[in-house]
Amino acid sequence: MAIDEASAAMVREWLTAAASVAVLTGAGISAESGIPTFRGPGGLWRTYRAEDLATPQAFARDPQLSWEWYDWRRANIATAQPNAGHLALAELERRVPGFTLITQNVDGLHDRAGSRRIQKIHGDIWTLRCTACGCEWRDPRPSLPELPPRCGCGGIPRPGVVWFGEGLPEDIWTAAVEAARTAELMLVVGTSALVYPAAGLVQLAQLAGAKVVEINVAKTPVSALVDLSWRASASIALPQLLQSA
Ligand code: BJW
Ligand code: ZN
Repeated sequence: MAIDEASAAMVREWLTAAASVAVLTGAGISAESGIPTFRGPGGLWRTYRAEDLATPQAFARDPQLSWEWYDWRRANIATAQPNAGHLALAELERRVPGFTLITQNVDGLHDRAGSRRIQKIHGDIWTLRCTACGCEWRDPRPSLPELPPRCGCGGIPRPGVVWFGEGLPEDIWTAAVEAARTAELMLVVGTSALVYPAAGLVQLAQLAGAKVVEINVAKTPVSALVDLSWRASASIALPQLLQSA
């Protein structure tokens, strides 16, 4: 699904004029890399809804089950490749000095595509944090030898992600808010805009005066609020925006 050329041209003009650009991405940008979204088809693992697993309660109840889910996702992500949407955002970062990528995704595909100015507001699936001693490390192995894994102190680590009911990493969230507040243009890509506080960044940017453009294959709660809402896939629309921008 492409975007109509007249709208694309208008957004290219906004892009050229904007001294600062913020992009908010969600699971939809990685869907075409083969990573299931949370709420769409494939949002189910075994018989569990992703939303029921992504909670501290689910981890406390059954760390083994929680780790099986994360191990399955890590293995899937490890074989996935960044798609044209991820690559286009990395290219946009090279072109726009005041660029910030705010991602809700924990998969690391933006990094692998070459993006550097990233605020990962929901953490990173490749990070582990011990629930006993608090130490944190990175483990890039797609499949962990022992589930649940163990920390050197004997405690059970958890994935370094943000679950429902938990606060977002403070410094990262502060930077994301600042980027949204100062953006002259915001792109909202592949997110259902249902999860807060992330979804609130869209309204924050708009109230602060940014033009806001949504790219999503389906309608979302912010579709009616933004300046332009495109029913388009990220891997087609984002490269299209960069053409002679
Ligand atoms: C395509 C496409 C293609 C497909 N191209 N598009 C205010 C109001 C109401 C509730 C709250 C509120 N403030 C806080 C809350 C509570 C809660 C919340 O938001 N609940 C709502 C569900 C109602 N929020 C929290 O608890 C947050 N913490 C917090 O607020 O702390 C303060 C606090 C403390 C104590 C009590 C209360 C507050 C934390 C939220 C953490 C979210 N964590 C997860 C899991 C991360 C770890 C993991 O990966 O396992 O983050 S949940 C999950 O949802 C994940 C995602 O980042 C997040 C957003 O999902 P996303 O990315 O939008 O994916 P989907 O699947 O929903 O949508 C995909 C979209 O792509 C769709 O629209 C498709 O159409 C589209 N698409 N293919 C373009 N090719
Ligand atoms: Zn430990």
